[in-house]
Amino acid sequence: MRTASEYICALEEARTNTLDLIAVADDEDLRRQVHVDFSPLGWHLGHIGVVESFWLRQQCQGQPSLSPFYDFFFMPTENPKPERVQLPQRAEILTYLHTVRGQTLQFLAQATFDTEHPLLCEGNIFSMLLQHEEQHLETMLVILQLLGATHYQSAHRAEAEVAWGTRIRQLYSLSSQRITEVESSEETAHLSAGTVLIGSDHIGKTLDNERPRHEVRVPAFGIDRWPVTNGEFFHFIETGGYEDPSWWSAEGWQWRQQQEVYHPLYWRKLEGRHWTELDFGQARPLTGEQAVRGVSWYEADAYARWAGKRLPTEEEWEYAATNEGLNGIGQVWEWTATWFHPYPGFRAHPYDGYSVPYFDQQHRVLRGGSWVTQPHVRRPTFRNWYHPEVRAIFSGFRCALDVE
Ligand code: AVJ
Ligand code: FE
Repeated sequence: MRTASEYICALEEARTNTLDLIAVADDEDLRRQVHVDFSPLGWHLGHIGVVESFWLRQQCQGQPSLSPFYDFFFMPTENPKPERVQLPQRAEILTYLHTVRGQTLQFLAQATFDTEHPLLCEGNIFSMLLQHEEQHLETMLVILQLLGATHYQSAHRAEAEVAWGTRIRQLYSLSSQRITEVESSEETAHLSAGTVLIGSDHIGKTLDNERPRHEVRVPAFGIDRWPVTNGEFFHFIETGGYEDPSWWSAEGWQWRQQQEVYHPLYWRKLEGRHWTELDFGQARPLTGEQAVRGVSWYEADAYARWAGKRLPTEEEWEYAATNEGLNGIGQVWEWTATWFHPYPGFRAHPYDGYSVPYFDQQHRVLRGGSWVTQPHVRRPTFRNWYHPEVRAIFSGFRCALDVE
């Protein structure tokens, strides 16, 4: 169990990161909807504050809302994405955030976690809010990648460098050693069949969909020690992987054709030059040894079939991650074969809307975390979920295989 002062430190650190990130974007980029699946950058900022205020001020302390307009505007269920570009001014949102945070810190200073209170026991609501902000931080980085690529595209191609790309790279990316080189994924770990424990009962550290801890029967299987690299994925492309429907699921093939996808999202090949990869709007030579990222579930599934393998189930992934010392975890989110679903005995907490709407057989589970995933959402039991066609997230995969 974390103490109140540990929560204060962690919440404030996450907030510094959020504000540093937002500071790179000009007002136009703050309110722009760069992709249908994602809100404007600045919307996330207000949303973080509204969620924090809702749970602590209204739900825990029974006080009235600070701003019914903000509640409406920054709640995903109330306000559809295209409307969210009508954002209030940056300074106003920042003031709101600051006010909410002041109240949060005051509340934390006198909070007790040793209680039966459903939100306060083990400080779980603070843990949830911390993880909430950290997850939105990653989504904001996803949006900055999208914005960067759009700016790059509309400028003079190879010469274009998005100015804030350097700043973001300093804060988060490859130069900061968060991305390490990956070795050959030829190396496979072999696990024997057995009954394994999956998930957690730790209400102060996990989210509702990771609970409860329960037994699952896994078959004997193999799982690659490393995620699939750019170099390996390049081989799939070169041997016509994107042109041959036999590697793809029916749905995946339809998606590939409709979207005219021929390579991972941020790969670019300029006339007569080597492949590059856009990173926050800056073109970098593609590194063969890095984990491939910017692929949809469909691409991951097709690659695995081409390689004579398959994607691991989320249970296999968690079991292997906690028992086998898999390498390269935390470089990219890893797609699994599993549909997001409730564990047996699941109970929604603190609200239905956090996980339940996504238990719909339309979302695939991703595990592990990417190089920009924040500290309090990095753990082997954490479950992320997205539609199978999503590739703007920092997603890659590793392969598994059946064994006799
Ligand atoms: C688990 C990352 C898919 O961003 O939609 C944020 C997390 N839930 N606010 C999302 C979440 C509510 C969620 N993901
Ligand atoms: Fe949210």
